[in-house]
Amino acid sequence: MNDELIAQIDVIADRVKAARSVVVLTGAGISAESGIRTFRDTMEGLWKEFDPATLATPEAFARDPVTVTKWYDWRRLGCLAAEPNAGHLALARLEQRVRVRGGEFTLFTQNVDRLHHRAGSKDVVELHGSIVEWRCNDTGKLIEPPPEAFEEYPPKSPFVKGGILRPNVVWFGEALSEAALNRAFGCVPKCDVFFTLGTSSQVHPAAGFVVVAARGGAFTVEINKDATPASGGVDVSIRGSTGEVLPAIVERLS
Ligand code: BV8
Repeated sequence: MNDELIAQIDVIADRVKAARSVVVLTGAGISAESGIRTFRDTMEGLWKEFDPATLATPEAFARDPVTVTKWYDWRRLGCLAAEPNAGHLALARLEQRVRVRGGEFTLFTQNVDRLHHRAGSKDVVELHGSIVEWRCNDTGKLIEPPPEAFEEYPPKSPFVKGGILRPNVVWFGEALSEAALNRAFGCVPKCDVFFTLGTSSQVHPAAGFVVVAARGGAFTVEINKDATPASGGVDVSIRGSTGEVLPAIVERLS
């Protein structure tokens, strides 16, 4: 690590030590080091092979439920086979460090892979749902299918004759859950430190959280491999990998 990065990490650690409330937003980049493909990375962006309009919208599901459920089941199995990486584990430790001294810590993720939960994070708000949960398209009832591929696509619903299952995720054009948005409105505007990690900051309303945090007076930090629309507006923007930088920050807290 170069001297500039070390100095940035020290500043961030000092701010976290003094913070009453810390909020984190993560995106696909934090799971990239677990082998889960991101959506927009120039090298291997998941969307490169697929057109989001054909796969991640309710219209696409209505038009072609076979392809959409096949793609999500393929991703689901990839997520189940993946392991949390150093970035996920560092955030679980960060939550403990903030909580143990009476601070508040909330982790919002755009990811649907459940790796934050598996890394030990306790309070995770899944803004875009979860790919390991599927729901009956008729009744809205949820199931967590076993860790093997569905036998047929679209998968049959166990709740209603002739019904089908869809992934319990938020598609483009679908509203985020009120519960998730209320959690965000509750803590983002008044947090002391806001991290935006491994996200291209292009998908709303999540991409707007960092602006709301800054307006509320938070010290804002971005850690992302590429520059993003958020980079120019945060207090510290680090071009780096979450799996390397986050553990270095947590190390300085002890
Ligand atoms: C809604 C589903 C309203 C599950 C996803 C305001 C302005 C503009 C547009 C809108 C707006 N409001 C609404 C919209 C429309 C739309 C939107 O934002 N469109 C964008 C594309 C312009 N938003 C919506 O439709 C949202 N709904 O607002 O509803 C409404 C209200 C009432 C009633 C009806 C409707 C819903 C958005 C949710 C969409 N669903 N996922 C799934 O398939 O997974 S979004 C999808 O993109 C994923 O969740 C993903 O997480 C998310 C964001 O992408 P990123 O996580 O940022 O991933 P990306 O690949 O882009 O970037 C990764 C970054 O990591 C890169 O920059 C890379 O450099 C970096 N990186 C890589 N490796 C590392 C790393 N960084 C650090 N370390 C590394 N190792």
